This record gives sequence, C-alpha cells and structure tokens, in this order.
Amino acid sequence: MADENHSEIRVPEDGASGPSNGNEQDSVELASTSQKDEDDLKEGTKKKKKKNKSKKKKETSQQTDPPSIPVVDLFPSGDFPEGEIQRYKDDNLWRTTSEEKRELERLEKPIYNSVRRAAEVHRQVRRYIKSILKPGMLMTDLCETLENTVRKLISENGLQAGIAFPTGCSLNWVAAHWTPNTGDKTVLNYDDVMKLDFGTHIDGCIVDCAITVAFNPMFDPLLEASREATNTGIKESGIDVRLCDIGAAIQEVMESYEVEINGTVFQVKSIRNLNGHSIGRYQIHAGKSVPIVKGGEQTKMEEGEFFAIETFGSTGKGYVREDLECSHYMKNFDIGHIPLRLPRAKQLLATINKNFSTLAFCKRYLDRLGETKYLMGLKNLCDSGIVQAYPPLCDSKGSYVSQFEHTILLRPTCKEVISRGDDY
Ligand SMILES: [Co+2]
Repeated sequence: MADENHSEIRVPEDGASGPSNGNEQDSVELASTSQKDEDDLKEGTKKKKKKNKSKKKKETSQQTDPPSIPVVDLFPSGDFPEGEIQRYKDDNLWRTTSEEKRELERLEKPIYNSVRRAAEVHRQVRRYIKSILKPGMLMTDLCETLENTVRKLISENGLQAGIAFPTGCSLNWVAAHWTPNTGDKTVLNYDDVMKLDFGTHIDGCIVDCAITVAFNPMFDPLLEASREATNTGIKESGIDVRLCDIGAAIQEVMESYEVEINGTVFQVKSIRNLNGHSIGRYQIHAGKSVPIVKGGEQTKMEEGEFFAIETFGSTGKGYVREDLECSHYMKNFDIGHIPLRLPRAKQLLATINKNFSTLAFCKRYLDRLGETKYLMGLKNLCDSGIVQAYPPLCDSKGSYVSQFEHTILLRPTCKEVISRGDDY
C-alpha cells in the first residue's frame, strides 16, 4: 500500500543469498532425490542415504496447483523460511558479529517467524496469481481468487491471521488504492499495466509487497525502472540511514530509465508524492515515510523497524491526486472512543472493530460479511474522523505507472528482505 504525501512538494540487482521459498526448496530436494535414485540404480549402492531422503520428503509435503494447503502444514517444524539477508555496511559492519545484538534477535524470534509465515503466503499466492493472469479476466474474479487463496494458505482466523489490506490492482495511470467495488465490470486488457499490491499478516505482523504485471513487452523498461529503484532503496536502507538519502538514490536509478510507448520516448519519473513507509503491528503506515525523490526528511531508520520499500515509476506528471470511486478505508490508528449517535454507524463500527480493527478494508469486504446499506454509516464514520477514506491515487490520464514493493526488517545484526522470492 502506498503512503501519500499530503504536505507540500519538495523539489534513484538482486542480493546474493537467494530467496527461501519453501516450495522451491522442496522441488530442489525432490529433483536431487530422483537424481540420487538414478545414481543408486546405476551403482546399486548408497541405500541408506536414499532411505533418509525419502523420509525427509514425506515430512515436507508439497503445495498443490491451485494452492490449497495452508503453509503451516508445509512447514511442520513451525519455522518459516528466512527472507534474503543483506549485510549492514560501513559504520554498522560490527553488528554482523555482535553477540549482544544476536541475543536481541533471539528474543524477537517469534515475531520474525510470524512475519516470515505471512511472507511465505505472499510468495505462494503471487506465484499462483501470475500463472493464471490473462487478458479478458474480470478484475473482480482476479481479486476474489487472490483473496480466497490468501485466506486458505494463511489459515485465516479473525484478527490473528489474514489479509492485511485490500487487493490493489490499479491500472495504467492509477498508481494505487484501486480495487473493484462489488458489481464492477472492469476487465484486464493486453495493454494494461497492473500494480498488484496485496498484504498478508500474522498477529498484525504485516507483509506489504507489490509487483507490476504487463502482457505487452513494450512496458518492460517501465517495470524494470521501478523494480531496480526498489532494489536500490532496499540496498540503501539500514540502521541510522537518513530517509532523504534513500529517496535520492531511488530517484537517480528510476530516472536513468527511458521507455518507448507507441513511438514516443518517455524518461521514467519517480512519483514525488508517493512514499514507502514504516510498518507497525496492525499499522500499515507507522509514521515514517521513505521518499522516492531527493529533498526528503533527514529522519533516520532505526534498529528493529519494519519498512515497506516501494517505488512508483511514471510516464506522466510524476505526481498523483485522488480521483475515481473510493473502495479503500481504514480506521484511524490513534483514535480513542468516540460516542456515536447513528445506530447504523455504531453497528458498522462494531463490524469494523471485530473484523479489521486498524487494518485497511474495502467495500467488497463489508459486502461479503453481509453488511448492506452501509454507505451512510460509513460516511458518518469518515465524517467523525474514526475511519479514513483512501481514494485511488492517479497520475495524468493516459500515462502509465509501475510499482514494486518489498517489506524489510532492520534486524539488530542484518537487514532481512522478508518478502523476497525467486520472482524478484
Ligand atoms: Co506499501
């Protein structure tokens, strides 16, 4: 999910250690086993080794296609795969081997494991969705398939495990915060640029991660610009790093790209009023913004913080404004108890508290819970400042926007790219 800058505007390679997709490891395991089997047949030896392998194979079952097995069942040990590890640099090199910092991490292990479980679901769901995407699909069907797959794989359970925010599937010049409302007939087209931005959570530990999908290869440089800009932002992030320095590095990479669209060449622009953001428990935007252009705040990243590093590349103005019908809403995190007079608003708030708490939701999520005729109540909650509306954020009509996003954790000894997968 994007963080929009409401204040006045101020004037850019993947890491070494690979992703740890459990599924991937399984197939590697299986592949090497069958290679072993062949060797065994040839040589007629190594029987003991073979036995051990097949026992291990039994313990980690494989995901189905379409995915149907909760990830808890794919990792019987209860330990979920670590993300990509990146070392701290320069003044923070000492952290890598600090015994004191390692001890701090041991205490945080349950939290790390929760967010890694959410990340494993994200990887498996995005892999599946990419495999079924095709021009002509109804956006509503796409979202419902994605959301139902998340619900199954994450073993959805009230506020303890589930979807962290509505499935963003903003098209073309719409940069963020668009998902179909019930009855929407929008179809995905061959020439669309779709930002697929969805979130998973375990106990409020959120994974916020997005990719851009385009069928037409003409858009490849636009996608690459934001993919590389995001990877740059991740590389530059670290404890005591100033947010403005990350923004400047992101912009430099982003704006080094050009894309030719139907004969016109555009220099890709970083969207200056969109940001990455810190993430807290049940709080998608925890207060710090990570700019994607130069001239940002000098505030620093700190030990233990989670950040969504996301960048938006555009062929338009490089500036978004709110437009189109709203679908996204979220309860204000810091709001206390506010007495409400309208019974419908009161009842709707009870539904929101029970099902979403301070996590973002959309109108479709209210519909599926059986809520009807809630528009007045919802407006009342917005007017009283309890709930905030997050309308779609759009660049100039006819332009194209791409986005890539990962969730990272600034562990005491290293940086972990929680949502890294073999896809990006
Ligand atoms: Co985000």
